[in-house]
Amino acid sequence: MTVIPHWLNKQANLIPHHTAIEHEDGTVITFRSLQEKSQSFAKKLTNVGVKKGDHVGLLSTNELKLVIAIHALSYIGAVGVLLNTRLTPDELQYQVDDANISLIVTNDGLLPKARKLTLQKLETFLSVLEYEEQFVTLQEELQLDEVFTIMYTSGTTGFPKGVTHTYGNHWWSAIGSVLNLGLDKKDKWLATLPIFHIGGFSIYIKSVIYGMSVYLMEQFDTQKVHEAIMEKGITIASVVTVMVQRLLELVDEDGYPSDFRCMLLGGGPAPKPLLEKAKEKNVPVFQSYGLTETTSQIATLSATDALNKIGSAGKPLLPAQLKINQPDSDQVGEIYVKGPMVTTSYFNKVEDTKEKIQDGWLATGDLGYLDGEGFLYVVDRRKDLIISGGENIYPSEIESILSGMEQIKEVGVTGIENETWGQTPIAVIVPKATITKDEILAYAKERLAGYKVPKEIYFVESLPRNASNKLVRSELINYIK
Ligand code: S0N
Ligand code: AMP
Ligand code: MG
Ligand code: MG
Ligand code: MG
Repeated sequence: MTVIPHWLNKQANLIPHHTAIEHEDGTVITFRSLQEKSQSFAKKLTNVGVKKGDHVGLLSTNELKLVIAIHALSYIGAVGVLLNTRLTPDELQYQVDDANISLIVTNDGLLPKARKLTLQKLETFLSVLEYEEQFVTLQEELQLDEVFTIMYTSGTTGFPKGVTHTYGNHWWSAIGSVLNLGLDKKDKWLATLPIFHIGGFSIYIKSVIYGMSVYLMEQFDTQKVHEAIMEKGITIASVVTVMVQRLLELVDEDGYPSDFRCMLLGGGPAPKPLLEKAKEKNVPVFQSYGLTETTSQIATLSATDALNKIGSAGKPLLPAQLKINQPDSDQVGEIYVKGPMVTTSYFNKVEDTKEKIQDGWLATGDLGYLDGEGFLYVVDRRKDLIISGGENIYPSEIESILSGMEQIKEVGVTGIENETWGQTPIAVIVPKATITKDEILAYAKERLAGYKVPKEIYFVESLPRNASNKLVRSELINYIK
């Protein structure tokens, strides 16, 4: 078992006065101050009853207190379960129960939503701050094989699974990234992605491992992000496709300041015309491939290669291996990945874990090929997965909700191309009794996160099925034309 000194203690000791986090409102937190606030929060959480090994749900949009709470959990040795704020109370309840969460800490804005959950305990960042500090032996070492976080990812079956990340997964993910992108003393990483997904979360771990400043933006506002890149000395930013799309509208031919060296694009495919437009405008987009299970990017294309390898997600990072399983005659097959940043388990899902991870190789479900020089091209995402604005949706989640409506006999869901979001879900329905689209949408909105609510509802007489009577989702699109 490998242990390392607590990463935040290290930076607080090495570079106490260096900026750890610069908030968009002008607040600056040094590494020393981040350490003090996080340790204090850990002692207050201890008074609330949090102990080593406890699972603590974090339900919050991006803010400083969330980052402090995350580091606080690492001082206690508690596990943070990062909850997607866009989910409905029903969707959240499933994860709360599945992850054995004993306490949720939320921000004020999400308190009304959190109050709708059946929980053992609920606190807000502010209510925790009102507690006295209680003595606790703070962790001075991090055990790399211990679980630090759990993040949920949708599954083909309709129920999401909790991906566990050990300290070692986070450590190696950060190391793999920096061996590729390099590190500069003046690096300042713009963080506007939601912290509850690994793409956003990982920036704050890189910060304490590299001793690097993060520029925290509470939400994605195109104009504000553009201005920050123009004026705030940002060197790197993590984004999803829809963000690049919006930003490129604002960039003129001079591009961004020369210090801005990397726009790290992840979370899904990027259309070629968009990458070409970025190239024209001199915006250094680095296309990447990664999953929650790989604790962020596991392959990345540098801006230099982007010129001749457009559409590729690059080469696997140094500590990672990647192979194409059982390639067909076009060399296309399932993408398998292995490395110390790859999750070792889905929480409490022994069978799923065994099925997906064998000998350290994770079967991603995605299809791709490697060209003659070893560059990865992702040609199709895992079965039926819809990616809307960087959020994942499985048709089965929506189908199982809608089939709960009495007036619905059968339902099939698929994704269609959408200019804004990349893809959006639509539902094809065989009614049993009279029902309107509005009734269906109202029912869906109550139970599904907004981005999962079908953008269109089509009524048909029957659904496409194969010989064994299984729904053929890929055929749905032909049924509605
Ligand atoms: C793109 C975002 C910011 C859009 O949100 P916006 O515009 O702020 O919307 P809201 O004001 O909140 O809501 C307005 C209406 O829009 C609907 N809506 C919001 N988002 C979506 C969506 N995604 N799809 C469809 N509709 C959406 C709302 O529902 C609302 O409508 P009403 O009022 O009717 O409800 C936002 O979606 C966003 O933040 N997306 C990014 C999510 C993300 O982080 N994805 C990445 C997940 N993957 C990973 O983390 C692994 C890969 C990875 O690590 C990585 C990823 C990216 C970059 C780097 C890395 C890395 O490897 O380091
Ligand atoms: P998540 O676990 O939510 O981050 O989703 C990961 C999934 O996003 C992968 O399994 C892929 O299906 C998809 N994805 C990630 N990167 C890419 C890429 N460069 N091209 C196509 N799909 C991608
Ligand atoms: Mg996922
Ligand atoms: Mg918004
Ligand atoms: Mg929503």
